[in-house]
Amino acid sequence: MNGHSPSGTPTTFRAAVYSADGRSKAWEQALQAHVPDLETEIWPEIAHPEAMDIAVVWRPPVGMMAALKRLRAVFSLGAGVDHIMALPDLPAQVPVIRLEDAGMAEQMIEYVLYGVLHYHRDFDHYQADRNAGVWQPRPVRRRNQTRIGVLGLGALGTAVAYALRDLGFTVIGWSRILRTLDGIETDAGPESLRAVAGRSDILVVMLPLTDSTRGLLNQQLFDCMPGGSALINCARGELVAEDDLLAALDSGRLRGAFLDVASQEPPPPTHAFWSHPRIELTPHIAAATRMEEACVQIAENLARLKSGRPLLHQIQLARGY
Ligand code: OXD
Repeated sequence: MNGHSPSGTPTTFRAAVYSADGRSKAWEQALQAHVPDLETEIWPEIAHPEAMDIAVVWRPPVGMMAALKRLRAVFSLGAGVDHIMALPDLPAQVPVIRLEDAGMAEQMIEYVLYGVLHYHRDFDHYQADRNAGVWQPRPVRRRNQTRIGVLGLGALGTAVAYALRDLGFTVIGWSRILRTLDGIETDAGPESLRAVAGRSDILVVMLPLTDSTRGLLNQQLFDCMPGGSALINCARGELVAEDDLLAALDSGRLRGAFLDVASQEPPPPTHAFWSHPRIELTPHIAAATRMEEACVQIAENLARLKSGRPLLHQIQLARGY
């Protein structure tokens, strides 16, 4: 039985755990090891779903939230919460909490850097040259000559922007609301997006998926980008109008795209992303959540929930992230 504090808050929380990538058991073990006073059960094998206090989830199925009738909080096992916000049975007003960094920033920096260097050092062109039997060195640009637009300045976008700045690239950051980053030019709001894209040789997409960002990377935006620029998307596939991207690549408007995500994962076998010569495709591996770091954040928030203190990394339901 759950004990209760005098305020009626349980002293031991019960967590319903589910991870669509098949790692529910591993998450349960990590939570048991790192989060004090937590009882766990894995969805859907939960004897009394109505007795669960919290959900700890990655891409939960529809129906899970409806069954957890006394939910006090929903924890995402990733930085993104779109997989939770899209649930029709998500109870209104229940706090939704994302992970902040949790070991992802370091990996994200590596991934973006690899993509940036791919274009900055013309590896895409050398690959094509090699296929055509061409041995032809190209001029090397200085790093500050390559302008990189970073769309989305949350924890991960900011870490990426600073890492690129530190290496000497010219970075322009863009976000919904203006953010000030040391030594980095920033801009904000829908009206400035095209101007930022227009000055980016490489556009790095680090945005959350919400109703206002879905399809934001579309033909109109690609048309604003400098001819021969490139896209790196390590956020969500649905941010990009995929047909528009393919058209921009086919026309040569964009030289290439480095994609870690797609609107359907994996893309269907006949999808052009698998074989397009100007696309580098990886299976959503840019940055994996580190279990221990995630559990430490969850433990801290459960302690806050128990003592009635404000939660960390709680998303704003109205804006969707
Ligand atoms: C996340 C992700 O949201 O890996 O953390 O996509």
